[in-house]
Amino acid sequence: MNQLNKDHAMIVRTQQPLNMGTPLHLLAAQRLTPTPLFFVRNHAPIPIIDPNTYRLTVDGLVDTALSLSLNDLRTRFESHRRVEATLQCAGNRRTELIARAPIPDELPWDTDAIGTATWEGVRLRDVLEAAGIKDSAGHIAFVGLDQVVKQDKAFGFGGSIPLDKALSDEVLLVHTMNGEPLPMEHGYPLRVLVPGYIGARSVKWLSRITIQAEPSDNYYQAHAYKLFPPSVDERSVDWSGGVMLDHLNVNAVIFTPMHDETLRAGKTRISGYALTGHGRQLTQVCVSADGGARWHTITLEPRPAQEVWSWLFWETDLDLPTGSHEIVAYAVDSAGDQQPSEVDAIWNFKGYMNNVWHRVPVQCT
Ligand SMILES: Nc1nc2c(c(=O)[nH]1)N[C@H]1C(S)=C(S)[C@@H](COP(=O)(O)O)O[C@H]1N2
Ligand SMILES: [Mo]
Repeated sequence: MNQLNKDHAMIVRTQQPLNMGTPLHLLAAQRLTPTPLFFVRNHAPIPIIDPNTYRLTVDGLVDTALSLSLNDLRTRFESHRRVEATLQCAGNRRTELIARAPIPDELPWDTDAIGTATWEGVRLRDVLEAAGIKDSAGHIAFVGLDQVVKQDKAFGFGGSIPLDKALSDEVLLVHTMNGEPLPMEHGYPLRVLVPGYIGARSVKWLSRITIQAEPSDNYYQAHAYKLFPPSVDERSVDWSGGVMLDHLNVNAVIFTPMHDETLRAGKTRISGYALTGHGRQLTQVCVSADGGARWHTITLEPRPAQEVWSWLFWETDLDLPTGSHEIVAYAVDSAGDQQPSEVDAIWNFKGYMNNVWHRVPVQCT
């Protein structure tokens, strides 16, 4: 019972709570990540939820508080809105930040805390509108049924998103992932999906939605998942400061060649993924085979509106002579945002949002 259907190739970061990532070559194999290969990020044990007694509470700055069963969600709302979206943990690519300076007490994610799936469910907006949103509303807060224990207190993982994002078409209460019922490790029976935001806002095992004036005071909104400048560390930090993380930033990672791969000199396929936030288009991926001295630009065509929430795969062929090379890639989005070249500018003591140029050393013989 309660068997997890996860691929044996998954990189287990911690067993309890369960945290596992996807080897990069398996992410590269297909644009939609199969569920057995989809990364798992948990802060507490997976709760086992009885779908028959499950209720979703909607309260706060509402005209009428709601208590919805799974059947209510299926029958009272349009329940098969479908979005294809990449979910990325804010800690993805943390190992490259750790290489510059240690980041204790955080998971050493490589490029494995990311995946793309199709998600189906009810639009969050429809549920909020059924409750009636009062004028003073500013943020929508979520709490899960898992129980995190911190400083002798137990509480559900939570977070919030601004009202305008919550009302947008792409934000769903998800019951179906890749065409199958949401697996328990991904939030069964219901999770939030906030495309274009850090993974932490896509709260799993959703118990309660509260409409409120201010952001959530949950630990994972008010304390963790905040961005501080490179000069701040765990001794000097003032937790009331920092920026609450929301939109994903522009990012690109090289799939092939692989780190430290030995290749035959000559025409070589360079491939990878790129993504960005805000529902923007990606316009370019720039690739270098000599550490950034000369660049090859891949121009990307605009994608249909329903595809902008997911990564895209890019590829090009470059001629590599014999010797050691550093392959480098970065992406540019439609707002002109591009990735920083050096980690110093973006290093932060919690290790979030790393989008430095991706560098892959290779040897050609
Ligand atoms: N209830 C709950 N929701 C949660 C979490 C959690 O620990 N508890 N982890 C969050 C984080 S940090 C991420 S990155 C995503 C990961 O989703 P996944 O495990 O389905 O890949 O879930 C988010 N939702
Ligand atoms: Mo995360």
